[in-house]
Amino acid sequence: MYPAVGEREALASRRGKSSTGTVPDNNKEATHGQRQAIPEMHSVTTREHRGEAMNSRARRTHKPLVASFVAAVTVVSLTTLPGATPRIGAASAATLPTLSTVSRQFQPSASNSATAKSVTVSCPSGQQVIGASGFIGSGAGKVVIDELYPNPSLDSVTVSGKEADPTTASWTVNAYATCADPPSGLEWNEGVSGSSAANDKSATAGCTSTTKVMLGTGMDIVGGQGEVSTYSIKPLVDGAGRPDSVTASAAENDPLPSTTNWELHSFAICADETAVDGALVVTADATPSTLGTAGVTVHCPAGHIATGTGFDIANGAGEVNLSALDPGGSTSSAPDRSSPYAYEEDGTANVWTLSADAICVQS
Ligand SMILES: [Ca+2]
Ligand SMILES: [Ca+2]
Ligand SMILES: [Ca+2]
Repeated sequence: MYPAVGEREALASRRGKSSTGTVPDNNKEATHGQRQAIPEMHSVTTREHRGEAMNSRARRTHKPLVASFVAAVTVVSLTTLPGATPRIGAASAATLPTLSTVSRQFQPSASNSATAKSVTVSCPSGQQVIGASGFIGSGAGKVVIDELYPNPSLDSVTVSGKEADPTTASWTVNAYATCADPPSGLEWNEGVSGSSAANDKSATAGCTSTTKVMLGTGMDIVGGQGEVSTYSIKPLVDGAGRPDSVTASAAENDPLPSTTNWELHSFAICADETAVDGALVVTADATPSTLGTAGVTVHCPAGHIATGTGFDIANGAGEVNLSALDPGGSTSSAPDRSSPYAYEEDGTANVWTLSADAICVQS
């Protein structure tokens, strides 16, 4: 149900590489700056340990961060247009299977102006990740989400932010993990684009069997240096309307040198179709606009919870960046929505459209 050992080692090797001497200079500086700001992290090397090291300090700032994020979104008036018709899955049994104890765990990073930083949130003991999302706080429109990364063993989510252009703003990166008692057949699947200097790439990940459904998504940009941003994490459905795969897409928001290669990874978290009922994807479009920012929310139908999130920016020309993907819910209640928020990095005359996708199952 989990990737073969060889695959995991390959991933560990890839990810290890990105935190050692092979990273670009600006990333090394960012790491150095972050360590100065967070001295207790000096000797900590793994993602999991970093998350634990930041736990206590970060929790103290949880409520103010959420409040300021909500306030920021409210100011620009979220547009909610129910733009899609829910498609109900084929399965319908007398006794409906359901996920249990679904919650949204949250972890903010320290607030500072380090060029890049990451934060990891873990699921409660005994639970596993079914969806990955997060947001940038107070990024002044200059910080991109570099990864929404569910780890291969599905016990934590790491979210990274990188400054697209230098900013003196003090910003945070914030991780959301949607967690649940592990459903049967839970699996982590990865799709990888080629590594090249091409400035627009996609990667598709899917469930390993038609008898599985996709619950959640994730993505990771490797080597983008903050100059690459994701413009789509699109859940796809099978002939019966059940989510079974995801395509992530990313593009350069400013041109990288023609010698700089980067790649995109996408993640599909799936479980046996017998573990859930009524899996579907709902979508809502914001009003097409040339405004500098936009947000949109889609809620799952009544009687459903949201297990995963997605979004899409159409016609953004690579200049429109995701800064938030919020699933709703709380540490004691299940997510129920997908709320992406996006902004123009340097401005574009394009009329672009933000849409929100929520992966839902019956509760
Ligand atoms: Ca800075
Ligand atoms: Ca830039
Ligand atoms: Ca740009």
